[in-house]
Amino acid sequence: MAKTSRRGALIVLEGCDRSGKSTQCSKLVERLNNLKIPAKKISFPDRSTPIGTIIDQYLSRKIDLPDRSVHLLFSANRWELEPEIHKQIQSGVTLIVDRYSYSGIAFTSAKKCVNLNWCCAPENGLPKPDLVMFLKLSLEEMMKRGGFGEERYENTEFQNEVDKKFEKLKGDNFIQIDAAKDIFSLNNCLIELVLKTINDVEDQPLKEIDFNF
Ligand code: Z5A
Ligand code: MG
Repeated sequence: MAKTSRRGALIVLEGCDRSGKSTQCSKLVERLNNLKIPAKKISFPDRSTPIGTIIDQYLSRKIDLPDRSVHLLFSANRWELEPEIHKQIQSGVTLIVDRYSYSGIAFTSAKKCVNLNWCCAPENGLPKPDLVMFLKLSLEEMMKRGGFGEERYENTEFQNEVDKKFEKLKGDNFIQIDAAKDIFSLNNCLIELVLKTINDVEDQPLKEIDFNF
């Protein structure tokens, strides 16, 4: 019998700063929609919500907040969208997500005053991505790209620490991709992985994040 309800895939782009995550997320959604595959982009932080407004002020250094408190805000910003993520995926829409829990944990735990376990706890229970494409770029390449250095966290020493934390978070749903390619070549590489994942998971239940260190 023909299948009637196929779920969409939950696909996350993570990786180093300026590795091209936002650029690639937009291009992936555009290509999927051109192929008549329903797809939408979500970005974290989502700076448009009330919680996101506080995060934006923090990142642009307009306000200071204690490290644990800002970590919980980043997490709450994901939980605000959790019902919508489920709704979209179950209705067959593939979500291409620009940063997710992995950034949340890597950035806060890189501050050293907060341990990894503590950072993971508020993320557990969120929808687990079917695929995380981790865009890897060297620090030298990163600094050549536009805008680096304007917001909080944008310095090479801290980015190095973040990179080490990301290493600890790479699980069974991760694929690392060399991001030092031109935009078009990189997109061709990513779309193949996205199309395969959409096909592979359409009958599978969406799992939950369960970090356990
Ligand atoms: N953060 C956190 O602490 N906790 C959390 O839970 C979350 C985030 C979710 C803001 O995030 C900060 O929040 C971030 C992590 C922290 N801190 N830092 N650092 P954001 O996602 O809003 O950050 P962003 O401003 O979008 O920067 P980004 O994500 O690092 O950049 P990107 O999206 O990877 O790159 P891009 O914007 O697509 O491209 C950057 C530039 O490179 C741009 O000029 C492009 O035209 C160019 N580009 C893109 N691709 C290429 C290629 N292939 N070749 C050459 N040039 C390229
Ligand atoms: Mg971005």
